[in-house]
Amino acid sequence: MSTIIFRQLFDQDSSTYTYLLADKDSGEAVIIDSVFEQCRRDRALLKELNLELKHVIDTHCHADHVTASWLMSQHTGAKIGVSANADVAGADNYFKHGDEIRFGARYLQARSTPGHTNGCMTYVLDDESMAFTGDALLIRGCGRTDFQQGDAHTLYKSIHENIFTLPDSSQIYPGHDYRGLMSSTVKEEKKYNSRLGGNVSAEDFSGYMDNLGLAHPRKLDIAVPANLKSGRPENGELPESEPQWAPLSFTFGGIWEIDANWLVDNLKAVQVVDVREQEEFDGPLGHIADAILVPLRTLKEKLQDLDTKKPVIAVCRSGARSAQATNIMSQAGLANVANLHGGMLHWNDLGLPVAGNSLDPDFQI
Ligand SMILES: N[C@@H](CCC(=O)N[C@@H](CS)C(=O)NCC(=O)O)C(=O)O
Ligand SMILES: [Fe+2]
Repeated sequence: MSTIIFRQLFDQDSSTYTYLLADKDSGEAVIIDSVFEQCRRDRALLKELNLELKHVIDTHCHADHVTASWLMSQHTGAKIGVSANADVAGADNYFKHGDEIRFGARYLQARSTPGHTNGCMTYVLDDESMAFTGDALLIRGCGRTDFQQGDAHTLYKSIHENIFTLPDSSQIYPGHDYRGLMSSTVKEEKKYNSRLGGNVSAEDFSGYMDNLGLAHPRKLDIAVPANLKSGRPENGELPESEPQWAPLSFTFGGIWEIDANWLVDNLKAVQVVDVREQEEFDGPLGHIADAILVPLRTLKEKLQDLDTKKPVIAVCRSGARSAQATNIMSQAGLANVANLHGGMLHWNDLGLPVAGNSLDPDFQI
């Protein structure tokens, strides 16, 4: 069986887990429970792992965050999928119990597990080694049943019939965890789940759930209407948060990077800040013409000397110190900042012009 690539991603604001699964051989991927604000991060990961997103699917219509399904599908062409019972508009695939969601040679099986909402699905990997339970089963907990068609008896039945019947060894990956716990197993939850494990009956469970006393999610009023449209904004337009001043790419490490070939053609439009030391600036790798030298250790004090009317490009030997320079500049409030990926090493590899090295006819020591 072809190997699975698996990543568990976290959104701190809503304590949501997003899961990336891919078939290693074909590079085809599926994302479960994406978060609107994390779409750029997740796209960066797909790019760095060289994966093609086939499906962006939700376990249910979320009440606490807006799904990135629509946004992700706009960027990648992935098909949006959700339960047919979720009453969500704008999806490409509406799943029924038993449907298979294929990516490369592998698939997820959709299992209907209502009770938190009517349209809750648990997605089970083909070999039953992993189950993505959304908000049906959480680690030592479960989804609330006090709004969005919630029903404790239905949830009890769903979990017992369609999750606890998986092999004991199946790993449980929940939609949220509010304590930072990441996974569990069917065996553990059958035995120790505080709300419905061990000998807890449907009546006991219902009594527990009726007295949960949770405050409503902060984003309930924004999230549900947006998610009923697969996370498509009211105006149907892409959020204007992509930088427009240059072709930049965002890394999973959180850095905006500039394309070297664009930079060489647009040097007059930007301020290049070289954050190496003087001897490197004058060394064999040379520097970019008109770059100003501000060693990283002095950058914070020298920020006011920069021409911040222009976008600032940070440069160093390999692209590492300059990445940190972009962090420092962004934290200081500079809006248009990017890193030269690979630094002067990459610049020289590309054969782009350098000043200040021994090959420069104007260079004087
Ligand atoms: N405090 C969170 C809401 C937490 C919450 O209500 N989560 C839902 C998932 S949509 C739930 O079922 N929680 C079950 C629990 O916390 O036991 C927020 O404001 O977003
Ligand atoms: Fe939920």
